[in-house]
Amino acid sequence: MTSLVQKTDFPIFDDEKLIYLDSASTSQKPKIVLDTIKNAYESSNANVHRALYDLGSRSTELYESSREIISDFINAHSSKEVIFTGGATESINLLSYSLEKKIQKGDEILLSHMEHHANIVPWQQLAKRCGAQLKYLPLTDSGDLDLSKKEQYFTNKTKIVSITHMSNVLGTINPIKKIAKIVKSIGAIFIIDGAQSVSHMPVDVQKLECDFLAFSGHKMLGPTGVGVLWGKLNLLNDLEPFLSGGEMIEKVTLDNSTWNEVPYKFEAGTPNYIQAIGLSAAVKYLKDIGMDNVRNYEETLTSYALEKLQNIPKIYIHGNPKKRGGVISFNIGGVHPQDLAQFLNEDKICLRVGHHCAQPLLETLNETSTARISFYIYNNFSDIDKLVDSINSTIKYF
Ligand code: C6P
Repeated sequence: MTSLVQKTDFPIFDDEKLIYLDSASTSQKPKIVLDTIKNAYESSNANVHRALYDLGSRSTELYESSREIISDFINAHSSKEVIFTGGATESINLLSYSLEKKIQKGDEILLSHMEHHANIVPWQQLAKRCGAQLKYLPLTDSGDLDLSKKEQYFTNKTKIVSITHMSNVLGTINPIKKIAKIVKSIGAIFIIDGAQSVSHMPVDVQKLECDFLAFSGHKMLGPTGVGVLWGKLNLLNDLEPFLSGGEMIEKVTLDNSTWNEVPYKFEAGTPNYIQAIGLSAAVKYLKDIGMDNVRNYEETLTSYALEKLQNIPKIYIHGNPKKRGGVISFNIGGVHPQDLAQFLNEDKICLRVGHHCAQPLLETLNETSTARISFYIYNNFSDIDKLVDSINSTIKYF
């Protein structure tokens, strides 16, 4: 089977031997995204929302139309609900500060055992500042969220629930709509960490019924340094700003300031407008393929990989053996993940090993390190066959 897209769309694969299986970490970039960034710097670069000359208007137009394109991609009610940030980590940090006034001593913040550090540490910090308590939803043996004792976790003290849409270690896709209903019934705020989902499946914020969604551009074919925080307009209007400075204000006097309207209230200083323009090119590329096609293709690749990997001696595959996104973490008896990565590197195979910024999850799995492969639209069966051959040769060596 060939890839869903031409590998030649991606200049990095001019090296035909390269087998890139680390897209959960960051994705490769198609030429159209690289060209868009270069063109923006070469022919329309001026600071946005400030310059009255034509070049400035052009730059502002491109930046604001990128907001529209991204708003449409996630089916937001309005592009005002799309805030450009530096990435998922910054989006969650923004919330953890901007929601501070709503959290009191004794309130509870509910996370899960499968969260990335970006969706744990900011809440730990908020809990420390406010005297709130953190709770963590447990996992089942197959790596799914265990909602069987939900009454213990979703209580009238719960003020924030922040859960990943898809695990970056297990590939588990969480039942967001089901969780949204429970969260609504207790009147808490529901945040989704979409760092691993927005790039790999259709994500419609209206259908998911969440309050906020955080994601990163670099994992969805876009440039580094840009991400999104989407939020319901009434909630965003009600939040305190996170960073302060230029352009996020309405009026500044020597003693006081008032805030600009949403989304600008949350975009202090010169925004990452060129990166946002680059991200919109990535979104257009993904839309042309169709996010249903992306998800279906990755499901096929993942099933094929699970089937092939299961035949490797002494392999242990973490998580659900059948249903998951395009992420597979595993350990092989007698071969440390770090040694495996070094051997695979000799065959130009890129995969990630370690704790994947999810140490509490690794502890739950009883591991300190796993090997992880993750797919995207440019991978194919041949990449998986070469991976399996290379793993088998490594095992022989040990
Ligand atoms: N996970 C991985 O290799 P940033 O770094 O801000 O773009 O994304 C943070 C983040 C948040 N949530 C989830 C579920 C994630 O997977 C990540 C990033 C990468 O798994 C880098 S550690």
